[in-house]
Amino acid sequence: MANDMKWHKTHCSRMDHGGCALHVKTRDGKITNVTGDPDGVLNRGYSCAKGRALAEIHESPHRLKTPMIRTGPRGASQWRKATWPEALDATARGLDQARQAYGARSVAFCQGMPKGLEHFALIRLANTFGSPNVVAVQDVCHAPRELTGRHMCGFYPVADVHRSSDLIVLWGSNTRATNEEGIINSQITARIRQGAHLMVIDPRKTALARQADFHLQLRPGTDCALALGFLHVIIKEDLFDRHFVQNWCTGFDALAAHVKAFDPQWAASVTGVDKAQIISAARAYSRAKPACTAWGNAIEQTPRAFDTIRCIVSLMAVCGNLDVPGGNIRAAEPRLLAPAKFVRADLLPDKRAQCLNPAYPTSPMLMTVPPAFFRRAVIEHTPYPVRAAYMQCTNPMLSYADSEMTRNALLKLDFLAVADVVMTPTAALADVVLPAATAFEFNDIGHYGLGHGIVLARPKLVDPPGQCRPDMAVINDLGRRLTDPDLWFDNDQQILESLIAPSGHNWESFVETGFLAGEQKFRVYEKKGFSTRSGRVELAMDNAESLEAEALPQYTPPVDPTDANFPLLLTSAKSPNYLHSSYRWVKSLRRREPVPKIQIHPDTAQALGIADGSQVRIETRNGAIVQTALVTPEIAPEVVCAVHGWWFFESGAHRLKSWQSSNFNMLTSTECLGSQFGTPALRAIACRLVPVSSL
Ligand SMILES: Nc1nc2c(c(=O)[nH]1)N[C@H]1C(S)=C(S)[C@@H](COP(=O)(O)OP(=O)(O)OC[C@H]3O[C@@H](n4cnc5c(=O)[nH]c(N)nc54)[C@H](O)[C@@H]3O)O[C@H]1N2
Ligand SMILES: Nc1nc2c(c(=O)[nH]1)N[C@H]1C(S)=C(S)[C@@H](COP(=O)(O)OP(=O)(O)OC[C@H]3O[C@@H](n4cnc5c(=O)[nH]c(N)nc54)[C@H](O)[C@@H]3O)O[C@H]1N2
Ligand code: SF4
Ligand SMILES: [Mo]
Repeated sequence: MANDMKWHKTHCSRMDHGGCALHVKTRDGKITNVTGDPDGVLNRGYSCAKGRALAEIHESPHRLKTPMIRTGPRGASQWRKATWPEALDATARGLDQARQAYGARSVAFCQGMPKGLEHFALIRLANTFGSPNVVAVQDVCHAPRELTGRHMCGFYPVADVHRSSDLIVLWGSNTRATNEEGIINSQITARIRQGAHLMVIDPRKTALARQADFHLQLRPGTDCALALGFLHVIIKEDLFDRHFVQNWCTGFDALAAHVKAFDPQWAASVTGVDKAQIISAARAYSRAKPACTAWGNAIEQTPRAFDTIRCIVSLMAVCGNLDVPGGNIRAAEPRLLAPAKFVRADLLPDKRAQCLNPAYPTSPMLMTVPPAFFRRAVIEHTPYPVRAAYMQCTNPMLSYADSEMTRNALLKLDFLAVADVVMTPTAALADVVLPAATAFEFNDIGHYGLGHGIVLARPKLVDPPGQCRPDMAVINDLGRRLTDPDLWFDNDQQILESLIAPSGHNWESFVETGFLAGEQKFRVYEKKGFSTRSGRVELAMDNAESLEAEALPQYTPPVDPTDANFPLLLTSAKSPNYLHSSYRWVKSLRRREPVPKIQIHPDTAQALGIADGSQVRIETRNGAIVQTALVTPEIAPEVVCAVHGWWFFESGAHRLKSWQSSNFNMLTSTECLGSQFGTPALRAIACRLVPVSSL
């Protein structure tokens, strides 16, 4: 690397869903400064503390810097340093032994939130290895909304925040903290400045809710009831787009008859939102031309996600907001190698029949296995045994529902290899731990295959520390060891070039350009119809039975209801300062948020004798953890909101125990999974609070 000071242009990665363009200063091969790029197509100069902390991550003494092989019992934190060839051989041997003894499908390839191209490289490795079991977190993240969208209108209707709207609806999506869906919150702010109104549907009075024209502070888990109430008002008051409905929808009459039962009085009683507010919000949505809806995790992290999302897409359709500028659109992707081609889906044509969840009706489009099925296969050998796993960019001990189940499953594996940037509670259970290079340390492409319409260049700026290597390079090496070497590349740069080639760019010119966007078209259906069975938006489904659903969306109460023993409704939200369980070890971020907090209304806190800043035990029917009380009127008295992803890096070798104490997923269960996507309930869980001081 250059021995001088230099500013570079790149894009943020691995800190949330956003893709801020950044200016990064390097000196003597080290990152010294990170700041927002004023020319950034998405962020126009904005950056946040997480993005700026990337310099610290590169330098951190906590990084894994050398491969390690277990020497003591699983999880006993006894390791020896290994060379890369040794660690790769051990990994290849572990995975191959399971393949030889139990078949390729006994090996799982696990990925968390996709960070860049490594996600697709991993699927390619699984396909070439012969295993249909790529395990991901899509059951609780994006598969419900993307696949339901495709069932209903043939595409995933993303919020078009690049053009002006009359109304932006943030439905269980807190873009200010999460930059969810590649939307940088500054884009929302810019639209508001241009005159867009804002509607926030969230049980918390977030900063965005405070600036909104409408804040519908509903009870967690009742979004479907609210959406049914909206549909009732809009159809009853004749506020829908009659032309679009007549020409481009099927099942409207059935939907209209169905929603008659869900009047605002009923919706108010279920959601806790004022009846008059439901009516005026529904009217505002229908009159806004156009309105766009950004819909977040909250509406999909329940087993009933399919029905809630069907209602939300129905609202977009009947109000004429689909495929119009400033509405919900099919984002046009730039021309790159298609993901299916890159992952070599052709090599595993019977993937669907072979994978762990063949019975799941929507899974043909779901490229991955929900984590609950993976763990059942390891623990109970149903539908067949899984014996070995390779994990990258994921920390299932914190991120999968029911953390005890995860621990049991990981300990039962014959072989586990984990690639990460630090020693996590998951890596601590592995046989082989591989030190991963991270942001700015290798060439990468951001947002490829994610359907946001924009793909970002993330050039390498510095060498990785120690012996860290990019995941893509590791997978390429494993591919050469475990599969036909001709299916792999001379080096990982070749992977990038092969992906970019269809755009007419090479890596260098792509980096120069910074990002590639598709040529956005609107109202494509006028020429081609919708890509559904009927060519229209399917408000009622005539194939519902095969999807184990009703023809029309139903409201079903949360699966874990409150009662006298568990009187409070627990939900969760992402911390603005961290990504899931990642980066608690980054000093500047930890200073901003030193401990995990649960939001409690002052009346509830007072009734239970809980003081602000005191320790609270949160108990559900599934488990108990401790977090610190944040007493705030931002939440309703019967609702509490805890933060997910907490473990304590500073507890060193004892971190195996520290993953339990404040980890939200100690409170969740996989007993009840949604029929369509295998989704567990991560929101709307009955709980009770006990001050730790009284225990
Ligand atoms: N209760 C509850 N559970 C949830 C959620 C929730 O809201 N509530 N949210 C869910 C959602 S939306 C998601 S997407 C999942 C996320 O699930 P995960 O992706 O498993 O989440 P993280 O905990 O961030 O784990 C990512 C790991 O990748 C490591 N890492 C970072 N960069 C790199 C890299 O370049 N290479 C490698 N090899 N490793 C890297 C980090 O150190 C970290 O340990 O969690 C889900 N779980
Ligand atoms: N800082 C940060 N950014 C992130 C992440 C992170 O961990 N940290 N994770 C990334 C990932 S992988 C994802 S998928 C996205 C997720 O992005 P978001 O969907 O925005 O994430 P959440 O904060 O989980 O949920 C959004 C809002 O839902 C509200 N909520 C809780 N329960 C309910 C409910 O029952 N109904 C409704 N309507 N609202 C409810 C919460 O109060 C919260 O404000 O964020 C990405 N960006
Ligand atoms: S908002 Fe997201 S993309 Fe932008 S700097 Fe922060 S973490 Fe990075
Ligand atoms: Mo996610």
